[in-house]
Amino acid sequence: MPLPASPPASRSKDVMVAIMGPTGTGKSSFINLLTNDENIRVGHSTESETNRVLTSRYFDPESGLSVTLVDTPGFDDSREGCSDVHILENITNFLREE
Ligand SMILES: Nc1nc2c(ncn2[C@@H]2O[C@H](COP(=O)(O)OP(=O)(O)OP(=O)(O)O)[C@@H](O)[C@H]2O)c(=O)[nH]1
Ligand SMILES: [Mg+2]
Repeated sequence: MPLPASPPASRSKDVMVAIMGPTGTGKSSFINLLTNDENIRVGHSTESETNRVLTSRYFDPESGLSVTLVDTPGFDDSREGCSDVHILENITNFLREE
């Protein structure tokens, strides 16, 4: 028996994907590659770059989905006093408001 097709409703929904991980691992680069959004800045030094949560959207023609990528500050941030707990709080607060 063939597998059931995905319900059409799931295709019409927009998708949000949060990109999270340690600082300097290419989160913003990955988002930039997909969206070409100049607001998503890539780091050019040993210092952490992204310091607040930002979103960038693109349309995926293959699936017909509008995808919102969430760029987040990296864990193990180089800024003084910026703990992982602080970063996680920052991300959680953003996602809670969505
Ligand atoms: N070799 C290599 N370098 C990469 C790759 N992706 C990103 N980089 C480089 O790694 C550095 C950091 O990239 P970002 O995209 O700013 O990393 P990030 O995870 O957003 O960092 P934060 O914003 O500090 O959390 C930049 O100099 C990128 O050019 C990759 O796949 N390979
Ligand atoms: Mg970044």
